[in-house]
Amino acid sequence: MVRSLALAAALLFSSSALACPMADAAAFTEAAAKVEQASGAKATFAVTGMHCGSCSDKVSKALIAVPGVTAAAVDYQTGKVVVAYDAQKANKAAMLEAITKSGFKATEATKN
Ligand SMILES: [Cu+2]
Repeated sequence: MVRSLALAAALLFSSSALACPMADAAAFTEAAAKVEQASGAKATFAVTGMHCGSCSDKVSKALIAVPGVTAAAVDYQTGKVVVAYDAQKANKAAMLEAITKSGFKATEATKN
């Protein structure tokens, strides 16, 4: 009984580790929907160098700290970053600088 419980716990642990990237993708979808619904201007960036959820957290916190940025969604798996902002207060150069300062390389993604 104890052995089977330990096995079940081990299976649960490994499956939750496997499920983690999917959970991150779901979090990105949710955050991206908020960016989509936010009023104001939108920007999309391509960020390289992110490899886990804490990397995407760093980038999204750095973006939210830029005055005028109202929402940000960061997907470390694809490097896609979408931002909603007030164009009177924030600009893309400030956002690129914030991403760079958080330790990653960013370029503005071209439309289409
Ligand atoms: Cu990371």
